[in-house]
Amino acid sequence: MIIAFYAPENRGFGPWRQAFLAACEGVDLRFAPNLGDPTLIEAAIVWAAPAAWFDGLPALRVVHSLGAGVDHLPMGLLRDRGIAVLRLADPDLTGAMVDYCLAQVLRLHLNDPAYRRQQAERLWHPILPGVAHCDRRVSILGLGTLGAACAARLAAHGFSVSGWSRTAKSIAGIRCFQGADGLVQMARETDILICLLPLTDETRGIMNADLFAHMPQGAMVVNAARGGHLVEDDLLTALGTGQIAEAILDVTGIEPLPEAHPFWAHPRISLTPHVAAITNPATAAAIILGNLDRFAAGLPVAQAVDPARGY
Ligand code: NDP
Ligand code: OXD
Repeated sequence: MIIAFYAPENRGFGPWRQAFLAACEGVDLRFAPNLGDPTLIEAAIVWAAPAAWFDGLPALRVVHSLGAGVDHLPMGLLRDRGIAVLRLADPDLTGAMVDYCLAQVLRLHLNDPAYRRQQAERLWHPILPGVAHCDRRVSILGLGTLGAACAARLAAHGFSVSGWSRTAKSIAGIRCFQGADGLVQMARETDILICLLPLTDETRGIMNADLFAHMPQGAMVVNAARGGHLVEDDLLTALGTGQIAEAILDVTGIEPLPEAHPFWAHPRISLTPHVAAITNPATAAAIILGNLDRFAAGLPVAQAVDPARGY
């Protein structure tokens, strides 16, 4: 199979070229825009290609996302053309997300955002009494590859962990919820809410005023999934009333976040620039080529996206 590679310049082609060659010397991988005869391309490895780019590849059979999410792909167009979509599950990426979520939960648990504000005002004021790990209820939206790994790590750290998914789950040490009622139930018992959902028609805007209203006053949120999961005005209102006390956002509706956006200067919002878990070419290249090999051989690929579900 001849494979096309497309990623915006800022993702850096160099490391990818090297990593793919190291993973498989014989692979015929062509970096956009130098694709040769585009009618020969049957597979594509992609991050954020414009929809029109796919129109130029009439023989395309499979697209592999360069990341875990596939919301950057024109899913409707690919589905209508019968093109399969595969996504990335890489232990290196999962480890990075586990680190990020543990670090942010610990920051919130230890009142670090409040101490940073105090430092700016030269205030020496211990926030007492502390909360025991087992009394801090951390809930995760999404119990997939990333959500389940983060839940396990946070539970191992001693936090009281819950998780929410579309289908029912039973995971040792984690309270599992599903469905609309399950979401409300979980929200009521949540001090720190982490979003690790895929962005689909069903999950867009899920972190909204309604959900915040079900959470205890002063709850905190971490969005490490997609900006589209959060209704930004609802967050600003909830921070204003104190319903939500702190927000840590790795992702925003528009990225990069526009200079005039109110999130930049908000005292109760901590931002990171979509870096919670960055795909590592050195580990991902072999996984991606392995998935494409299995697809070409007609074998099932665990990370195939269900076109109806959109993830
Ligand atoms: P998975 O597909 O493995 O897991 C998705 C989880 O979300 C599943 O548990 C699924 O439920 C649940 N889910 C999906 N739709 C719904 C719904 N409507 N209601 C309830 N639960 C739902 O994805 P990953 O864990 O690999 O990745 C999750 C997301 O993380 C990615 O899509 C991406 O957006 C984001 N991400 C962000 C990164 C960053 O740097 N900020 C890096 C990497 C990923 P079920 O198990 O029942 O199917
Ligand atoms: C991903 C991401 O989806 O980096 O992998 O956001």
